[in-house]
Amino acid sequence: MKNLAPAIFPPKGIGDAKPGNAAVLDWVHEIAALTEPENIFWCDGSDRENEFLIAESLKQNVLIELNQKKVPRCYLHRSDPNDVARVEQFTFVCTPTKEEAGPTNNWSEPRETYAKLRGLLKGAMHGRTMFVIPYMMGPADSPLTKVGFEITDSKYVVLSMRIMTRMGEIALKRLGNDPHAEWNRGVHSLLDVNPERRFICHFPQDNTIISVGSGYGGNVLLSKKCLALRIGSYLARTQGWMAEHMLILGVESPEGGKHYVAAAFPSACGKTNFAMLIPPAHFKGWKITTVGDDIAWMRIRDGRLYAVNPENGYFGVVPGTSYKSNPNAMRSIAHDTIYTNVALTDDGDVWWEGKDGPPPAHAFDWRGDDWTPESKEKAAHPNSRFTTPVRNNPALDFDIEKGEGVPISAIIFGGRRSDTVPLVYQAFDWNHGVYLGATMASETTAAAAGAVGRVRRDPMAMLPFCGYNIGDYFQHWLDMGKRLTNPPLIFNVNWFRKGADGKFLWPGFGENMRVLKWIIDRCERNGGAVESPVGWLPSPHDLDLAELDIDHNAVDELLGLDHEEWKKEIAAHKEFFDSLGRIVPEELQKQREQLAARFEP
Ligand code: OXD
Ligand code: MN
Repeated sequence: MKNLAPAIFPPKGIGDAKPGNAAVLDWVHEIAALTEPENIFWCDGSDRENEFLIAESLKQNVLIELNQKKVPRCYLHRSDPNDVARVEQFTFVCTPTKEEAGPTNNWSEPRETYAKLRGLLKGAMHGRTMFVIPYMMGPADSPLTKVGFEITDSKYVVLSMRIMTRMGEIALKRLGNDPHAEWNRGVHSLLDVNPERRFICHFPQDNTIISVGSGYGGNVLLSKKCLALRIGSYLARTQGWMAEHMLILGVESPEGGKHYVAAAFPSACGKTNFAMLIPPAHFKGWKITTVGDDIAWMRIRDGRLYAVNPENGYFGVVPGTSYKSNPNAMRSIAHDTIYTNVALTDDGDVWWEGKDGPPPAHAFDWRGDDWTPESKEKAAHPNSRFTTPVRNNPALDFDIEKGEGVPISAIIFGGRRSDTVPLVYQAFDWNHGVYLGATMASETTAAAAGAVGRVRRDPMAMLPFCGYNIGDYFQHWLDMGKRLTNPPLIFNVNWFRKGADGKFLWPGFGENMRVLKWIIDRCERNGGAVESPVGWLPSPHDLDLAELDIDHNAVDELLGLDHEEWKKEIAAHKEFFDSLGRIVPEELQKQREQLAARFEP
């Protein structure tokens, strides 16, 4: 086996931040006895530790130094070419019964799975350093905040977790020394990065995650998809809150009014771009601020939904990011960023398809091979990523650290649909909104391994992330609605509708502000709309389209409902519900029947 992560030996004062909690220490020693590392490195997330780990990573080729004048404190990481995306087929929810995991998860029996994973982990850290990362998800003083520990043999994981979470002392303090306190146990080992020995396993009842055989962020930064969504959604249901695959943004009007909106889009559908939107010139005085770009944890307070972003960084898709598509992301990733699987130019800069300016005459592609604009292969992998701290974002919301969270006025669902689904419409009420979320669909992207461009149902964008039975998850949404006296309004958007010529009808990006403005108008009860079979639709003059170069026919098409397409769509909803079996709540079946009836003459 090639030695992927040779041990490192830190000088005194680095790697010795041992936690005081006896339960954590027992667990770490149990994993060390199993994996037999050369040494244990107790992380504290300090600058000194970070500098040491970067220096060691450069020596061991885990990181490549970039041109520090062009992109200060930025580094490039190349993952194994067989390991570039989340692997849903190797991701398991290990509940005592298959029913608890439900029809949308791969299930595997906990006892057998622990035994199999223990077999794979036995001696796996021989000659390697075992890092212990304490981290916290959520603001320091939030009731929603959770503590986790990740054990890993990857320096890339340590460096990335320091960006993505609140790491070190702050987490230890929050946990305290109570051996019965709630905390998440995460174990990660690269093993030999072999797809045949790659498993991402969740044990919701034990608040435990074990991930082996991968080094790709979505599989190994256990704080994110594994804890904040899969385990998080399970905890949220049992504890009466919500863990959702949603961005959170603030909308400030020129008059100083402010609303917060949470939006669920499937992976790689522009959540980061939407969360960092810069309004077009016509919307002078309007401002968008970012609370989060991927995950929202929400709880009820005084009958309203309040959200926090549990993360501390962005792990975003790089290709297509430019000063045109997302200036705030470009500014964020100009420094202090780890790039994964982008191209490297001859002058030590990074490059990707869709970056501003002409392509370089020569570069090294994401695998490190020579690349020129004539090459057939892409220079950057389509799922190449940036890992960058939220503090780098010039549009960061002021209340990001507010423990109580920000009040959510609207929830938006959206997917990538070439046809059928209008640019925007509003649900009639909460339960109808839950139906919109439950029947959401999108054309697949490169964020997960597998075919790209196939329409798949992705309820609330949680298909790969709901850590329990999806029928119970729908019911949880309905139950939360009953407890909300002032619920957010629910909307559906589709930036991706195409005309007969196959071209996008809507310009997207900053112009999405026009749709957002209508949504805010609706929240303030002063936006116009017409009742339609699918919900409240804006008529063309309800949207502010001033100074936008768009054809009237395109707007009609964007807002239009094609009854034949919708007949097929409703049949697809039925097919999807049928495929889930008897677990779909009665209320959602009723919603489907009512939708179908509204299309009858
Ligand atoms: C992500 C994803 O990386 O959804 O955020 O895949
Ligand atoms: Mn995501």
